[in-house]
Amino acid sequence: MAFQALPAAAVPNAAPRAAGAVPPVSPTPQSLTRAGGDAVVTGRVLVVAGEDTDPAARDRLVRELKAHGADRVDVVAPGKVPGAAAGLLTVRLGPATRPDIAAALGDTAVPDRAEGYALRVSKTPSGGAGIALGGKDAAGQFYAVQTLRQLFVRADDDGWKVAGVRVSDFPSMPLRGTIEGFYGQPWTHAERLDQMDFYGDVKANTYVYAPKDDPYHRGKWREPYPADKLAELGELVNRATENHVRFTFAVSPGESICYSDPADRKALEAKLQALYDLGTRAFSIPLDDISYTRWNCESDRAAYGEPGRGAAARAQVDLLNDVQRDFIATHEGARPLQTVPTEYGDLTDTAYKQAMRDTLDPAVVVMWTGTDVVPPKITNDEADQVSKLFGRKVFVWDNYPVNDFGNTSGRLLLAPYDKREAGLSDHLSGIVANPMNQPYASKVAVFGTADFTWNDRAYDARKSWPRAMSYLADGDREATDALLVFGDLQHMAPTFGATPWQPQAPELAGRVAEFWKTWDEGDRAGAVKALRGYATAIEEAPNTIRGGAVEKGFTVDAAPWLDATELWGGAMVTMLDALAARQSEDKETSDRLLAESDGLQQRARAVRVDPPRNSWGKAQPKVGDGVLDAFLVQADVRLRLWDSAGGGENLAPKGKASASSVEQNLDRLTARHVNDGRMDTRWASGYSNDEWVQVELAAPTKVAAVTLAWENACATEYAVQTSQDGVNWRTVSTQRPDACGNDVVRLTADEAVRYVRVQGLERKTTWGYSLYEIGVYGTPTS
Ligand code: LTM
Repeated sequence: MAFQALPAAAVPNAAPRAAGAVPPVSPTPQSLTRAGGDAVVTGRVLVVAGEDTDPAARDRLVRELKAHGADRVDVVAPGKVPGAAAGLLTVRLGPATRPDIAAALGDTAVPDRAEGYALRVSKTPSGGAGIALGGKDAAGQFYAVQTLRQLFVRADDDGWKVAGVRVSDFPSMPLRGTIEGFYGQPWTHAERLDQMDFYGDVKANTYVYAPKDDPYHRGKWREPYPADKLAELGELVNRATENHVRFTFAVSPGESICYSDPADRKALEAKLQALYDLGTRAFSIPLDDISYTRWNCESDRAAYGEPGRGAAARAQVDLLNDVQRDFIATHEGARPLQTVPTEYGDLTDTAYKQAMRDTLDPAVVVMWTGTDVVPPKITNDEADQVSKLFGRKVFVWDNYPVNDFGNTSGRLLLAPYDKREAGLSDHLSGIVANPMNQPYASKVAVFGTADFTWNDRAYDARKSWPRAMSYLADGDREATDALLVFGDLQHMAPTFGATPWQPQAPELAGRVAEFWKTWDEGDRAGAVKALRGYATAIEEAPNTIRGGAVEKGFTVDAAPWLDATELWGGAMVTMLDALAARQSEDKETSDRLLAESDGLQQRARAVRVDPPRNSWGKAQPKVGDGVLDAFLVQADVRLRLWDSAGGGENLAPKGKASASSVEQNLDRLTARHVNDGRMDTRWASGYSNDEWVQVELAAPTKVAAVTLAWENACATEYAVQTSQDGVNWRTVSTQRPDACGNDVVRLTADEAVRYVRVQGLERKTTWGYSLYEIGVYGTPTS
């Protein structure tokens, strides 16, 4: 089943392509145009490379040519091209100023920008084809090859061609990549090596090493790395360099440093020196997540005054300026020092920020996370404001797709990188994504981040997302589609607050809404047929993903989610079959299938992420929660109330909701959201135990069941009450659910009532009660 939102041309090299169409290239180049016919990859290919050719670019070029039809690749120096080269594909790689490359590029513009490059495919006068790859610098050469590797297309004879194009390209942002800055289990050495290769592929040039739970990064910052760890870091630095990635070493002394103590300054410098000696040329001193209301030593009080925002900034600036002046400026090749200030997630001016902007060395790069730490968006206006606050363009530490905080419990975050405004490249020095504890699954969002930071103005999340999936699936169309179906079920991106910044399962939610509409309009067979195909795609996606085309690491990262998805998908298919059977008046089969679906749901709920890599520990993997499970609850209720409840229609949306209170009187949290049929809106109460929400039904009804879809701030105990007049109430059920989720409360339906109320008795959190939806099922008596 093809994913509806996936345009046919979005997947590189996999699907048949219209004649003359150019395959998509990621990150999107600044300029790519067709420039004549495709170049056939001949059995023997000449690569013209000189002393000034980047070795990593050359090696990758040879590898790609061999993978795309060249049996033999001869690498020759610029002056040594053999006379017998006519008819062979000749690829020239090196600085764009090299005379043979400049001539072959012709009028293709070479951008005067760091890491830029030009690429030209053309026919040679001798009848063969030529490709010129000219870099502004070594990284530009490497990126030219990364673009070329995406331009191979199948020829009619099943051989390979290179699309005939002209490309002028450069990154919009100077700093692009990731910061391994999460809490919980750090990535392993092997995983980091793999990430460096991945960053090279997506033209990301920065990896900041800052795992919170590496003891030598934070708690034991004074201690040198043990020899084996240092050796690993050395290997990592080399692998990064080969991929034109700047391994950026971060050490976080803020929890215990005595700023005014020369011994601590020396220890910090020794730590940086050890990494410099390994070849590291980029350094960071993050000062996030520390207290600035106390000093770690008495001498700091004497040196900087009583603890507080201004004093903390004075101490930090003193340290950072020293490192910039005495270490960075005295070490050849070292890049400007980076830091994460203690105030990193807001736009409020304070004594801290004032001291930073007035006294921090202008060379020091300052990071910022966007507002609210996990930002629902980042706009040009915000970036502009924060530049003014810190007196420089900031470097964004983007807390997506990181899943180390409470609201991400049980989640993989697979939605596309999104809601960062085009034009940010004018206001920022760069963006690095803080990824998940799961490195391979993080590639979906990091792929998008790399795409955005390379060319923010051309970025389109809906186009980039399938390309990310295709990258993970090595271009395999079926596996790409399976990843898209799976990714939709892991689409919710939470913030620290109650409202997610990306919705859960938007594709499935749209299909489910369409299903109920068609069902209620009477075309029940049509409704089942349409949704069953997608439910089957959900059930089958895990097997396809595990089938071999998708990167193995992804299947390991996602293993519990894949197991659960197969079961949830099976439960959905079976439930649809149960509805179809009931509709055909085969109650016996329907009952059997309903029980089967229940069994699959129970098994799905029993799956655990274990052992957990995340600090949230052992958890149930969430899969399309609030959408898939809500569908199953609705279908279950309709089947069970088939005869007794007017065909199982939810009567709540036709009623009128009201509540005892609304959190902070916010319009978006008022009671009307509890019966609007939407799982992305909710009612939230004031912060006390005895709050309630009720629905006044359109007509007196014998109520057979009430369904509740709770948000995280649920009730640990509540009563369902009914009333004929809205004055006198009867408690018809008291519930103590084990967890926040979807509850189905069955009632005896012995009298017709006009009102149904959910009366809170005890809250789970210190917030109020929060309900996405209430459903009321029964038989209206008039
Ligand atoms: O974001 C920053 C600067 N610091 C921490 C991160 O280490 C952590 O991963 C994220 C997400 O929980 N939040 C932070 O505040």
